[in-house]
Amino acid sequence: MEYCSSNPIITASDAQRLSAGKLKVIGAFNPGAAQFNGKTVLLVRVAEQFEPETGCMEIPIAKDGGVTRLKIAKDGRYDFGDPRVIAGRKGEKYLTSLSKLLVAQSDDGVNFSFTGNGIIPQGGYEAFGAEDPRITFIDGAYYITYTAVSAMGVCVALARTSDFVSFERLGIVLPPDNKDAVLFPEKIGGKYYMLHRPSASEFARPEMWIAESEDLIRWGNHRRLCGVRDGWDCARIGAGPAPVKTKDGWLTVYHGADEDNRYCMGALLLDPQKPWIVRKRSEKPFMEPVNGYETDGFFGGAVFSCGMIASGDKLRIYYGAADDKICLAYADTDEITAGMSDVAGGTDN
Ligand code: MAN
Repeated sequence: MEYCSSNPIITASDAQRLSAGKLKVIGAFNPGAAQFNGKTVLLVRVAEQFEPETGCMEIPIAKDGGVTRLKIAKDGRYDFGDPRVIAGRKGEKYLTSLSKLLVAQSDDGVNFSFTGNGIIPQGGYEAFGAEDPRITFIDGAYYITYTAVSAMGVCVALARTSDFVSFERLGIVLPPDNKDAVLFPEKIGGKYYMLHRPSASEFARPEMWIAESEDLIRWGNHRRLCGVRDGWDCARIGAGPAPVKTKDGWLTVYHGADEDNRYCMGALLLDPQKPWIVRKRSEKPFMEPVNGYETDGFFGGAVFSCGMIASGDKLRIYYGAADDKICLAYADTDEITAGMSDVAGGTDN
């Protein structure tokens, strides 16, 4: 694997001019990626916060297409320990920032400029933001699975575009709490497939699941795909970019976090005809937060990819570093599969 020498390729300040009023961009990260009209297009998660005030924090909340603010006093009733979330004693939670998804495009895959278009949270299911988009090209259109966050929960939303100018919302396709959903680029055995990550809390851990559909809207036959295990991916795992078809199966990049919330990336190889069976899995992460731009930032120690472009066996992996900037790495599919081991007893249920 090789890091792009221009890393980070997009930072918060690159997106600041798209901000209005008193909102400050604190991060541009976790982009979805696609090739469109000879250009590389990223759908960038742009997170904004109100300027900090002494003694309180103002939470941005999307409402009726605009942004309202909710004042939360730092008087001991809320926990401000996680930079991403504010938690109240009665279980209420707020995000410290509001994310929208903005289009950036590039001729060379490295130098990007924002177009001004994108998915802007309108309120409702997206009141706390739209996050972590994955783009999959299916039957002539680009489908975007993203996380819609609100006080109603963390949901999987679906949108469609054919030009990256206008976006059609197709609604919530999986109820809360669920995230890290991504569609396969083609039907397999006559059905569409989607990876997703229910945030199970009572008995299970947050692990990867797979579902199937006839129409991309109604999903069923949910099956657990892959679990957490000891080590770097012990706390939670979730799918990254759209699986890539290789001669040996579906190469699926995923993120894994440990108990210290350190986010690394590994991969799975799913059976070509039965994608609910994991054939191989990375032993070690193929990418860990080691560079300064990955270890330091809004949420240091995180590499997190939602977007990858494959040309033959060459991969361009776009990823969020420390939840505030975008980086690029180059890898060959063989390089990633070389670090994988067979998964014994893959379930065929
Ligand atoms: C969450 C994800 C991402 C984020 C990581 C690291 O699990 O949803 O939004 O990049 O945590 O903070």
